Amino acid sequence: MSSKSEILKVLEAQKGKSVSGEELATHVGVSRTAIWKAINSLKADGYDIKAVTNKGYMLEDLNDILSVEGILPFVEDAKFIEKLQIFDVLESTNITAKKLGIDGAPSGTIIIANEQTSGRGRMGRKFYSPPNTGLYMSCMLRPSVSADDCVLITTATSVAVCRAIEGLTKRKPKIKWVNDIFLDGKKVCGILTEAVTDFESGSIECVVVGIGINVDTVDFPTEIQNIAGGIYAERTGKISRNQLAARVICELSNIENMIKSHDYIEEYKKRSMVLGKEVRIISGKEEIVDVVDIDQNGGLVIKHKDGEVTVLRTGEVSVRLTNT
Ligand code: BT5
Repeated sequence: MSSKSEILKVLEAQKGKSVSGEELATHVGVSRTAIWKAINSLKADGYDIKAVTNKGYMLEDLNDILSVEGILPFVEDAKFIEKLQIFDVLESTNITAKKLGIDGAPSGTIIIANEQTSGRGRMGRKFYSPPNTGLYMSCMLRPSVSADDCVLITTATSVAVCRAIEGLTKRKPKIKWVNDIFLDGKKVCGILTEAVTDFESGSIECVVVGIGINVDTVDFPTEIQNIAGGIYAERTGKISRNQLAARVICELSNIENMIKSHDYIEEYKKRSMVLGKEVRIISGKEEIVDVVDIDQNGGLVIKHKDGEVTVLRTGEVSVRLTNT
């Protein structure tokens, strides 16, 4: 780790508090002049660091630049972020994670971007991903589960993200089958799971689960203004994107066990905003149905108006509440 990175680690861990130049110099093992240079370099990177006379340096509380050093103070175990890479701008974190997966990166590789220029939703849709306000991340897995179980990754991730949001905000997010997370009736997160299949064997080489969370995004494009929302309408300063990223990463670290045991399905059902409701399903044609259950494989059990009961699997289908 470079001394600049070591200094950032200390400042992030003590955010909002002053750390003396002497303390930094001793901790990092470099001269006070080297500290001063590194601080200037961090400032040039956009870090809002105040030099307080006789007290030292302080990273402002509202500073929210995504970094490994900023995430580190909030993870229970540093091993969770060994395979983490953070970028300022990417086309799509899913695309980068897939490329890394194909190139042989280890399972659990996580890619985060501050901004996406071509954030993707399902079925060719776009995911609005402006800089500095959202958390866009992808986790590449080589799950030791069957191809059928891969569909459970989306539902398990939804629960993991809900737990992370609720753990930090004490607000209770709801899930709209299969991949949308809502708070106060607004979509605050979308999840996109994509598999890379081996062309010759047809087996799954890796799975990439992408998570887009509007943290304090407020200015949405007109077409999604009524649908989309942020977790915080305004920055509280208490919970940063780094903190949220850490929490999501910790929750995701358990995902393979969640998928194997299916034990999170009960929680998924409790958090569901469509269970027991009449919904409009759209997959080519539209149909009004009743949602009667969510099965152990994350499938949506629906009752058609003629009384027939069928199960929708994760796929090319959208579900809308009939009163929206
Ligand atoms: C999704 O698709 O919601 C999945 C979004 C996954 C985004 C993450 S970000 C990290 C990773 N990298 C990527 O490139 N993607 C993943 P879907 O259910 O198809 O919903 C897309 C629809 O949600 C759009 O057609 C809009 O109506 C709406 N939408 C677009 N941007 C949004 C936003 N920022 N917040 C809420 N809704 C949005």
